[in-house]
Order: sequence, then structure tokens, then C-alpha cells
Amino acid sequence: MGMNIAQKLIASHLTDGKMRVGEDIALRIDQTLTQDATGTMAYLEFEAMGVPRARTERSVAYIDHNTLQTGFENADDHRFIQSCAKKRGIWFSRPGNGICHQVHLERFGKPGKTLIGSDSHTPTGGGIGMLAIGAGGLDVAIAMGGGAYHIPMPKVVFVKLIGKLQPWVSAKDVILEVLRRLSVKGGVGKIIEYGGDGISGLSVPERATITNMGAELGATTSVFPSDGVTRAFLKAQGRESDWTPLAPDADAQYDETIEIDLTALEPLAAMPHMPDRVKSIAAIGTIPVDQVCIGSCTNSSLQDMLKVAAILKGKTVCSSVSLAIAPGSKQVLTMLARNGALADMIASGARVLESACGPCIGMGQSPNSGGVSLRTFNRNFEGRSGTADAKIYLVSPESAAASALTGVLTDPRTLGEMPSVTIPDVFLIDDNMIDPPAAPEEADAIEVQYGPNIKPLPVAVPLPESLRLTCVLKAGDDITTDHIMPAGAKILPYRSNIPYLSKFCFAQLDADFAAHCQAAGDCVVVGGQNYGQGSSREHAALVPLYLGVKAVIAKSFARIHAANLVNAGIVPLLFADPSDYDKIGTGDKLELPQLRKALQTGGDLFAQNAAGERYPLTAQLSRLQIAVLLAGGLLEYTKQNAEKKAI
Ligand code: MIC
Ligand code: SF4
Repeated sequence: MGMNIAQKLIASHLTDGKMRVGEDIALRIDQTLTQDATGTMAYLEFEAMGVPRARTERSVAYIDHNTLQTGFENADDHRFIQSCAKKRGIWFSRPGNGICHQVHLERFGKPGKTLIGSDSHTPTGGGIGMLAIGAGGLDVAIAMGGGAYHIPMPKVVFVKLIGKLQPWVSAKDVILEVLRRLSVKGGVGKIIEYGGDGISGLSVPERATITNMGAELGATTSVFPSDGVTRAFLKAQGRESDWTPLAPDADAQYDETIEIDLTALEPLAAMPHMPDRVKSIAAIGTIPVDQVCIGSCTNSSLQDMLKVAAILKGKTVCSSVSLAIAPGSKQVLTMLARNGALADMIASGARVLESACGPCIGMGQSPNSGGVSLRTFNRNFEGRSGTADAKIYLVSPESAAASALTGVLTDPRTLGEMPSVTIPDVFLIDDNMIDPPAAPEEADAIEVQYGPNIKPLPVAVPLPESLRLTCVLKAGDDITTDHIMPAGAKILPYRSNIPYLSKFCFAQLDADFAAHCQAAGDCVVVGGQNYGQGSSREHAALVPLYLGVKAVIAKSFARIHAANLVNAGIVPLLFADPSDYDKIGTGDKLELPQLRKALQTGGDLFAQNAAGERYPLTAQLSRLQIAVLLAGGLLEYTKQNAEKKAI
């Protein structure tokens, strides 16, 4: 039987396990990436592992999230990452060089390779035919050390694109349509593979917009073939020799198939506060807009920016709107500057920001109270913008630029003919902001610089026989990592300072969460469906660990977060009967008797309250994950195993 692209990528990197849906598989990892908000932790973990130098084909450390330097913390963290990268054989993309996913696509992504990144939008690399997966920092550290990356073998969904996008409709509308159909839970345990005649009309950056937002489906990753379009992109980047073809076999099988007619798509928007609350802009109507932000790893390519500049050219941004634009990389920004498009943006009144994540992660540009902000980003979770009551809509660059001019949510098709833009055949190549690592013989002399903001990692302990826990929070459905461990300008600088971060844990749901945990001792969080969706930040596990959370019981989990809980030594458990969720209250004492033994032997798992009422539980854990939990987390497990091997 023939293979699809996802299976081919997995088969060529499989180091252990069978490619049977749901079974644990181990993958050899060719490339890794980190960004600075998760990178400090990933490199602290790498340092703790004691591996002298990265063993991957290419590992890159990017600085793009924490670029607001309102105190010493962010700059200190940059120094730490820079010095560690130089010493440990890792390439370093300096602040100002751009957003990790955009730069990686331009300069390092290679069809046919595997990439894991400590950022949930790492699947952007699927646009160039990579198996690119978001993971926790510790998983990335282990891959840098030459270890395999483990996932359950996903199902593969085929999204067949037919037809051709109409003027003013673009890649963002395609992925919003997929989100509308599948929802933020629809991709869990799946790889989304794109194909069909319609893909030939989509450039690599457009494909990358689609694979990027596959993260919002909860998918393991998304992938496009590597074809002539991919080759042309790599050629324009001066890297044609990195191209290899990648296509499904003619008789490839898929677990599900969806068809989308590109010709029939309209401009869409995801309404507050979930990326899957999608409607057509025409149906939502002309609501007044206060702010428009264009950029982020989803929509900041040269193609997107040239379209925006052409729409704004010769016009003025509506006086009630603040328009912010962050081009995705130094390459994009320099090319815009050279061809005059940047001048068109500035002349229209746009506020041009540096090439970084910026407003997408709440680092500046928080909207006014109750304000409506249209963003070309990928997440519109409540409060993420930094303004608790702001209403964020996710739209395409075309819809964003059109609305910035009119001051109301606008279907761009109402502006008449779409201005045409020409994408150059050759891009400007200058990697002067990417520092290579030191040669191995020079590495010893380099000292890793730890600023005062870098605090030790919290340590887990081996799982005891039984757990006696207090329920400190009932969290509800669709809890995001932004709820568990918020980001934003005030908090992000402390990503390497878990004790300080702990004050903000779950603050949106319970302002005194940290104090409640401290008073309770060992505790458990109870969640609904899709617990932990969103970011790959392992802080959403490490901070609860620091606060004494030993287990999370939920109706279902998002993949990366569940893996991060295991890595941190916190047990993720599922209600066998979801209605038991309603029977537990905050403050309840829950005992998980003989949990250790039950995990080891596959025995009955249950929680029992003080009145003796039992709630049967299940665990979706691989053998390796169980071993990791018993050891007290992945770092501990890795150390113990390294010691065993050394004996
Ligand atoms: C995000 O978009 O939420 C982030 C910030 O890029 C995160 C990583 C982080 O929390 O540092 C992600 O998506 O993984
Ligand atoms: Fe940065 Fe936003 Fe992309 Fe996360 S989603 S990597 S914060 S641009």
C-alpha cells in the first residue's frame, strides 16, 4: 500500500515503534528551533543534561518574543541564550532578525527533514514540506542532545484543495475555513496533509500561513508537498540545492478526507475569543474597529506585506483606528524598504514595529478598554492582547488593511479591484544577523552568562505510591495555556524565574490561585475538554509543579500540554465518565490510592473523595511516559538512564 506524505516523513525518521495510529513512535530529529520566551528554560535544561554540543544537523536559537526591554531581564536572558548557543553549537538569530518561524522558513527549512521547536507554531515549516512539530523545551533539549522525540502515531487527514482563490481572498481564509469546519479540538491526534490541484496556486509563505494555524486545530502538525512551487521559493532564497521533491504515492490512504473549493471561499474572520468562531465578514457586518495589527508568524511574509502596502498606498488610515504593522523578518523589512512599499505604509499612517512577535504575545499595542482589534495573528484568546475586555478578531492581511482604511470591519471585495503586486524572483540574502556557533576547539573558553533573573529549575520527586490532593481549581472547557500561565509585557520577562511567575498562575480564573495552592499543600486541578490548548510553553506545567500540583484530571487534553505535564512529573488523568467533572468541587479532598502501582501494572485508576465516592479515571500514556512519571519527570528520567548506561 502506498504512503501519504506524513507517513513518508515519519517512516524515514522512525527510530522505534510501529506506525499504527495511537502507538508511541520515536523520531530522529534533524533540526530544532527555540525562541527566547521558551528558550531560556530549554537551554537551562540542556545545560542540566551535560551534553557539550548540539548533535542535530541544525539547531537555531531565535530572539523574537521578549524584545520589549523595559528592565534588565529580557536583555539578560538574550545574553544567556547567545552565550549558551555559541558554546553549544547552536546558531543564534539576533533580536531584530525576525520571528522564528518566518526566518526559519526563509533560511533553514528543508523539505523532507524533521524539525521540533519549543513553540506551538513550529508547524509553519510544514509549508515547505518538513515534518515540523511544536514541543516543550525539555523535548527540544533532548533532541539537541541527540535523543529521539516521542509522539503517538497520528491519524492523517487529507485536505483536498480544489479551484483557485478569488481576488481579495487569501491563505488565511483557507485555514479559517478549516477551523470553522474542524474546531479547535478537531486536529488533536492528527496530521493535516494538504493536496489537490488548488495547491499549485499557493506560494510557500501562503502554505506556511495554513500550516502555522494548524496549531489552532490542536493538530500534531500540518504538511504540504514539496513541488515546483517549493523549489522556486528555495531558489529565490539562494537555496535551490536544499530542495527535494515530496509527494504522496498515487494509492496513498488517509484516515479522513475533506474537500475545500478555493473558488467559493469568502473573506472570513474568527470572532472573540476563539480561533474557531469563524463567520464570513459579510455575515458579521460592519462593526467599528479601534485597532488593526498586521504581522505575526502567521501573516508577515513579503507577499503579505506587499499586498498590505499596495492597499494602503496613497490613502490614510481612518482617524479612529491605530494600525500597527510588524514585518516578519529583517529580510522582509529590508526588501520593503528598498522597493518603497515601506514608505507607502508609513505615509498612510501605519505604526511600523520591529520584526518580532510584539502585539501577538501582548508585548505592547494593547487595545483600548473594550476595544475591537482586527489582527492577522493566530490566537484571539481572552486577555492575550493585554486588555482584559478587548475583542480580538482574526482576519487576513487584505481584510485587515481594508478595515484600517474604512474604520469598520470590511469585506475587502467592497473596495473594488485588488491592486496587483509582483513578488521578486530573487530575495535579498544577508545572514549577518545570524551568528554561527564557535568552533568546537574554541567552545571551552566561552562562559555561559547567567543574569540575576535566571533562577533554578523546580524539581519533581518520584511519584509516591498514592496521592492525597486538594482540588484547588475547577477550570472548565477550552482552558488555554494563556489562562494557566499568562504571557504579556509584565510577565514574559520572568520566563526563567518560576517563583516569580507563580504569582500569575491561573490569575484570570482565580486571583489568589497561588495562595490557595500554598495553603492546600499537594493539589489537583480539574479541567473540562481540551485542557491546555494553545502554546507549547512548559511554564504552564513547571509553574503548577512549583505550586504543588501533582495531577490534573480533565475530560480531554491538548497534546503538547499533556506531554509537558508528563515531562514535569505531573500526572494527566482523564475522567472515564465526563459527567463526574460536575461532582467535584473546589476544596474537595481527593485521594488517588495506589496510583503508582496502577500506572505500572495497568490496574484500575480512580480518585476517591472524603465521603468515599469514587470517580473512575483513565490515562492515555505510553510506556515511556509512565516511566517518566514514576521517575519524577523527564529530566530526572534522562539523568537516571544516562547513569544506568554509564554503569
Ligand atoms: C504563543 O504564541 O503563545 C507563544 C508565545 O509563541 C508560545 C510560546 C510561549 O509561550 O513562549 C507558543 O505558541 O508556543
Ligand atoms: Fe510569536 Fe505570535 Fe507566532 Fe507565538 S504566535 S511565535 S507569539 S508571532
